[in-house]
Amino acid sequence: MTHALLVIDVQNDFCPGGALAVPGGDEVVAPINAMMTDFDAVILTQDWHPAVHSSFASQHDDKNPFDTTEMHYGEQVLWPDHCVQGTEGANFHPGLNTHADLVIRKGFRKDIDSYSAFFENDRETPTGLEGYLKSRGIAKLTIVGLATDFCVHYSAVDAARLGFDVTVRTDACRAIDMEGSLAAAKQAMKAAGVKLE
Ligand code: VGL
Ligand code: ZN
Repeated sequence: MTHALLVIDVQNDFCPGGALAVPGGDEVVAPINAMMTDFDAVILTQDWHPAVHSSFASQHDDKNPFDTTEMHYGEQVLWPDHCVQGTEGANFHPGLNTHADLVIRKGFRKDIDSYSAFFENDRETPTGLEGYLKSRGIAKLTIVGLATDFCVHYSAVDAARLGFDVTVRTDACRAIDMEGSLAAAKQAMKAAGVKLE
C-alpha cells in the first residue's frame, strides 16, 4: 500500500524564536528527517497567510492573541501575526529536509483560516490534497509536525474522515497546548480512528 509522510508546518514561526513558537518545535526536525526514507512519498504543508489575515488578533479591535472570536464559519482562535507569505517566519526550518514530492500551502485566503491540510476552517473548502493523494494511489498516511493540537489534529481527523489509514507519530510532533487543547485533540483523533504512536 502506498504510504506517505505528511509533514505539517515545520516553519520558523512555529519554532523557538518565532512569532507563534511551539515549545520544543525545532525538536521535531531531526526525527522527521530521519523518517523520510521510510515512505513512498513525502508531502510538506506550509502555513501561508497574507499580511492582513482574519486569524490575526492584530486585525480585530479589542482582541489579544489567543482570544477567540466568532467568524462566519464558527469559533476561531486569534493568533499573533505569523507565517506571512514570503517572510523568514514562513520559511521551513532551515534544518528540515525539503526534498519533498509536494508542498501544499494553506491559509492564503484572507477571510478564512485553514488548520487542516485538507479543508479550510469552514470544514468544506478543499485544499486539493485529497485529490492529489487519491490520484497517486496513496491510502496510508503518517502525520508529523506542528502543532499537535491544531494543524496536526485537524489534518489527521479530516484524513481519517476521508478514508485514509492514519497514524500520528506524537514523538515527531509538538503542541501549543492552550486550555486543554492537547488532551481534547488526542481525544478527537482517537474518536476519529487515528492511531497515535
Ligand atoms: C497553526 C495556529 C495557526 C498550526 C497554524 O500549524 O498548528 N496553528 N496557524
Ligand atoms: Zn496560521
